[in-house]
Amino acid sequence: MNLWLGKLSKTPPVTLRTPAETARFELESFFPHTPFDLYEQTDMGDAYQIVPGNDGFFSITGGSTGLLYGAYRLIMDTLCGKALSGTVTSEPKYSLRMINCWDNADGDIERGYAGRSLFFRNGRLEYSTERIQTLGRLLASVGLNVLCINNVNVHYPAQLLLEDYLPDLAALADLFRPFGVRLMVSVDFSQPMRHGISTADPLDPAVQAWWKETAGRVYAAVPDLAGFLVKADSEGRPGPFTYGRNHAEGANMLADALKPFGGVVVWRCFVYNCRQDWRDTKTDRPKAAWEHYAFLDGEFAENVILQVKHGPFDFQVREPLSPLLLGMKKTKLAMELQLAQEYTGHQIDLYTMIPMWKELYEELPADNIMSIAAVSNLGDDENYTGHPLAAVNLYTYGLLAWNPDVNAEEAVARWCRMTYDFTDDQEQTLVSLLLSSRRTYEKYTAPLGIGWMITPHEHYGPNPSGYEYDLWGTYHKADRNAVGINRTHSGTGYLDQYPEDFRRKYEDPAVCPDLFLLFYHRLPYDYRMRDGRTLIQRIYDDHFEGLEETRVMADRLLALPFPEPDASVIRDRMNQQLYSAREWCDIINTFFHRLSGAPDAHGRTIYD
Ligand code: GCV
Repeated sequence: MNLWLGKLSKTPPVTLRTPAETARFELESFFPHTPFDLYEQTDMGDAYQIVPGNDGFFSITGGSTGLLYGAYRLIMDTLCGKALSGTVTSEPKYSLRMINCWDNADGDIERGYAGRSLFFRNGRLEYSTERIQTLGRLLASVGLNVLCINNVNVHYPAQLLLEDYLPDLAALADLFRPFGVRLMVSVDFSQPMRHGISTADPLDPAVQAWWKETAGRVYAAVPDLAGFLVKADSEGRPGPFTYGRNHAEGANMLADALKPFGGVVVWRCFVYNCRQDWRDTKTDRPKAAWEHYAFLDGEFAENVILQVKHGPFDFQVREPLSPLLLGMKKTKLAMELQLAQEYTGHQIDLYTMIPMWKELYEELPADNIMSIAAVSNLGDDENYTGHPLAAVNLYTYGLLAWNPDVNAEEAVARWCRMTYDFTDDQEQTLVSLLLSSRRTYEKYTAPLGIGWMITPHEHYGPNPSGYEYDLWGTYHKADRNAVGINRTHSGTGYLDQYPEDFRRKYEDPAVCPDLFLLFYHRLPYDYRMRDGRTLIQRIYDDHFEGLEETRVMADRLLALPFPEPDASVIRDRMNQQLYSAREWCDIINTFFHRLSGAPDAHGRTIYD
C-alpha cells in the first residue's frame, strides 16, 4: 500500500481507546529508541505544542486529539526528512474538518470512483476493521475529524437512526474514536413520515417530538456523534418548502433536537430548480443559492452550519467563489469541496486540486467560514482512491483544512516524499506533473469557465450540447456568432450578488480574467482578447495545448519508477486519459469550428 502512511510498520491495535493512547502507540512504534513525554491539557483541544530537548528527546502538550495531531506532525516531518528545529505550536483554523461520503446502504457510492463502500454492504454497516483503522489513521494524520458515512441522497430505508442499527453505528464510532474522528450521518427530512406521522412539517409538534426522541436514541448509542447532514429541497429530496416553510425553520427544528447533545446540523445550500425549461431565459441557475439563503442571514440557530458548495454551479473545473461565502456574515458557514472527481476526470485523469483551492482562498477571507467539508474520493479499492495519485487530494485537503495558508507546492512535495522512494529529480517531476494537472485538464475540456460540456449524468468525456436542451439550467447558448451567458448587471444580474470590489474584477470583459470570460460574458467568436488573439483562436489553442500537455505528461509520468501495483494502475489510467483528452480536444474544436466557420490560424487539423 503506497498511501502516505504506508511506511509506518505497525498497525494500531483495536484496544486503543483515546486519541492520546493512539498518539503514544504511534510515537513508541515510530521512535522506539527516543524518549518522549506527552502532557494532556484538555483545554488545548486539537492544538499542540512540540518541544525538542536534548539527545532527541521531545515532549508534546495538547488536548487528547492535539497530542495525536502533534504525534503525526512529528512522524510525518521525519518521514519527509525535516528535523524539528525548535518549538512548534499549531492549531487548526477550523474546528470541524469534514469528509462527506456519498455511500449508500447497498454498498454503492454515488459519484464513487474507487470501488464500493468501505462501510456498507447489503443494507447494513459491514466492513473490514483493519481498513477502517487505516482510514481513521489516514484522516487523523492530516487532522480531519468528522466523517459523514452515508449519502446526502439518503436512500430508503434510512436505517442508521433506527433502534436495530444503532449498535452497529456505535461499534463503528468506537473504531474511529481513537483517531479523533467523530461520525456524522445524513438524514432525510421526511423521515418522521416513515414512522407513522402524517407530515414532516418542521413546525408540527409531532414532527418536533419525533426528531427529539430520535436524537435522544442516537446520542445514547453514539454520544459524540458530530451531528446530522441534510440535503433538503434539492434535486427531488424532501424539505421544508413542501410545507411553505423556509430553510431556517427547517434547520432550526433539527438543531433544537440536537442541541441537548451538543450536535450540529450541517445544512446544505445546494438548492436550485433542477427542472428548468431550457427555453426560460429569466432563470439563471447560479443565482439560486443566494436567492434561497441570503435573506435568512442571522436567522439560523447557534448549532446550524450552512454548507455551501465552493462555486454557484456544481464542482465544475472553474467556477467563481459562491456569493454566499462572501455575503452571509451573520451565519456559520462551511465551504464544501469535492475530492471525488465527478466532473474532473473520475480518478482516471490526473487532477490535483490544491491549486484550485488556493485560488478560492484568494477571494475568500479564511475567517468567513468556520468549517470545511469535502466529498470523499474513497472506496474499497486496494489503494482507497482508485487512482493512486488521487490520494494527494485527500492528503492536501487535510493540510488545507488545518491551515488554508498551506503552500501548495510544499504540500504536494511532502505527499510525494512520504509515498514513493524517488530521487530528488524524480520527485520534482512528479510534483510538477501533479501541480500542472488541473490546468491541463481545464485546457482540453470546456473553455474559459463555461463548464458543462460533459456527457450528461455520467460526467466523463465530452458532449458539448448534452445539457443544452435539458432541465438542469446549465446552458452555454453557443450559436454561429457567440457563446456564453451575460451574468453582469445588464444580463442575468448574477454578479450583483457580490460585493462591489468583487464585481469590479469581472463585470467588464476587458478586465475580467480570461479563464472566467465565458462564465460572466456572452462574447462573439471574433472578440479580441487582451493578448490580441480572437476568442475562437484562444479556444482552439487551449485545446491543442491541453492535448499536447497530456501527451508530454504521459511520457514523463510513465518514465517514473512507480512500484507495483501502482505502476500498472497509473499506466492504464494514463492511457485512458490520453484517449479522453483527444476526444475532448477534437470534439470541442469541431463543435466550435462548425458553428463559427473560423479557421485555425495555425492550420492544425480540425475534423469537420
Ligand atoms: C449527491 C450533483 C451530483 C449528485 C449529488 C449532488 C449533490 O448533482 O451529480 O450526484 O448528489 O450534486 O451535491 O447533492
